[in-house]
Amino acid sequence: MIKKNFTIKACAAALALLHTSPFLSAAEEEKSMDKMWGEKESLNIEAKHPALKWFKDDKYAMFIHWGLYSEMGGVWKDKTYYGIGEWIMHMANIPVEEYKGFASQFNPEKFDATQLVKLAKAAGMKTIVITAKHHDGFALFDSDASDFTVTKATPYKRDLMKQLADACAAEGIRLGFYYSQNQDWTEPYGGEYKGKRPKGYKPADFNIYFEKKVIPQVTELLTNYGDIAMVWFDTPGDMPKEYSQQLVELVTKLQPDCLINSRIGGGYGDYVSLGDMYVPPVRPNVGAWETVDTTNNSWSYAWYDQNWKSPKTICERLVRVAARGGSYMLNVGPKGDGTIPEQAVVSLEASGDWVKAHSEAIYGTTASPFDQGFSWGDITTNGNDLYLHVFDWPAKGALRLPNLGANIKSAIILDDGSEVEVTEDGSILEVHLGSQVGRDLSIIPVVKLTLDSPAKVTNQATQVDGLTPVTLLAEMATTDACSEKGYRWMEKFGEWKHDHFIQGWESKDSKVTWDINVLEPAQYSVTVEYSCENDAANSEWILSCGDESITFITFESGADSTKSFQPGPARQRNFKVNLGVLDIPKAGLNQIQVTPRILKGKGIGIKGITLQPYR
Ligand code: JFZ
Repeated sequence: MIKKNFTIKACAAALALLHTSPFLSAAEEEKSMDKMWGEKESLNIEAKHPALKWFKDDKYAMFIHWGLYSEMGGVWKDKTYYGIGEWIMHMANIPVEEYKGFASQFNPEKFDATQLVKLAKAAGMKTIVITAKHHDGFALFDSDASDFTVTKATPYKRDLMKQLADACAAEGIRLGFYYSQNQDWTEPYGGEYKGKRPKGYKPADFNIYFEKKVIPQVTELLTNYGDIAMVWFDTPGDMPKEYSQQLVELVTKLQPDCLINSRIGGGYGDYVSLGDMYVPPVRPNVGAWETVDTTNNSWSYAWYDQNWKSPKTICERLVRVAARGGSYMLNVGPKGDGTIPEQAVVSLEASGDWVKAHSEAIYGTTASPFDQGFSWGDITTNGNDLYLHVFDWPAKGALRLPNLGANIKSAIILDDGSEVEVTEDGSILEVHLGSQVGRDLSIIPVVKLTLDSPAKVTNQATQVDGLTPVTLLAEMATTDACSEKGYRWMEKFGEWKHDHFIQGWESKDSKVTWDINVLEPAQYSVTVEYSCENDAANSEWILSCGDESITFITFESGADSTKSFQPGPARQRNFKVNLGVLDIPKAGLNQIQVTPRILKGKGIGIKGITLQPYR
């Protein structure tokens, strides 16, 4: 049996796909994509840097993608390129000289560093990390190592990073720099250069770029702008490990307190940056980590992108990440003129009001005692205090938790201190919210539960509470002669989506198991979400819980048109199908299992099984 502890997938990995060598097979491409982000190696990162204290306590940072591409806003020569805006040089195949020439149009006269820093503060964020240099090679700072900088190549001429550093220092916000160490599309010796290589070029010439640009620029960034909280490196790709090591030594020498993220490559870094936008459903087992996310879809400003996250969604994602023990870095993409899109400002300010009103439930907290979240919301912890963040008010007005191995001393609504009734029935704790209904509470009410000792959760099985629907995801399963695999694909260019599936069924004896802790023995209606390739169509399956079972047949789920960005076979769409009613007669620990009855091909990919109380 393989117990799936969370493994970091290079899930959203790899724009690399589009610029890896044309001589690689699909399997090799897959491998080089994993390598692109250096995440496999990063699994061994031991979280021991003293600065991780603030990183873990503060939880929340602002990410900023800003550069020449922001002025283009997703448009090149009257054509819109849908996808992450900062990749427009790549998407539109803009020749190096033309791209560089565009710097004459970058003139962010409306940029106000203080206003930006104040926005981060209003949002409840404690750190700002900005693209000092992205893959296009353009520097938002003055540099002796390049002429392709805001100071030398634009009409604006002033050092933007200096302004930001001063504003951060004045306002008490930490500053970090994003620096693309490997990819540099305008440097003839940089990684994934987009123009014609100089005569006699050999891959080892990367060294020229590294010595002449990376080392001097990282030195400048860590010398001329005061205390730097972190350098956020990205896309190491196949850059030899020695370079990553050299950067670690440089950063540590110049500013020993400065953190480095795992995308430096080579297995280095102080903490792990998960695949883009991934909020892990099960607590990762990787030391310190962060999720990076966007306020809309694209990292840098794109004129058409209006998929703004609501204030509540922002708060929910922050809480989910904090509840799994991580930190959250949320991106905004200023426009070329330096202003922030209005909707991002509105959402950040409104979510910030909630964060501030519930600051004790966020800052300085630790993960939930439960490795997984709940469908009604999630939990953060501080010593004997548990904070229950209620995203969805439960229909019956009560939240059910298993006994926490401690006595309850008090339960209040954090908003206003009003008392909440809690009852205990043997192994079950009920938090009664009925009397709160109709009251004017904040977007996510928080119940503060004070215990007489820290909560103890002895079994990490998924809690099936009999009140709310519960989805058993592939990531939570234990597999036997089948396996859990993360798939990734792009919708618009660079917007990675990921699904995890139980797949690769070897025989009729293969099985997948989910441990559940049933708080209410009852009937549950069962839904399965699966993808199924043509050769696995008409497979038959048995889903069981003890002696009770449901038999079902699966059908081809159809290929997705986004497959062109996906290596290997076409990505299948998912089907979500109601399977019927399952009796779970026994409270306490149970197992939900799925096994093939008649297996065709390698079988289906199961994304999840939902148990919904049947009434
Ligand atoms: C990288 C950049 O290429 C992108 O422009 C943006 O800056 C983003 C934050 O980082 O893109 C990545 C990097 C890593 C993964 C996915 C996209 N990953 O590991 O899944």
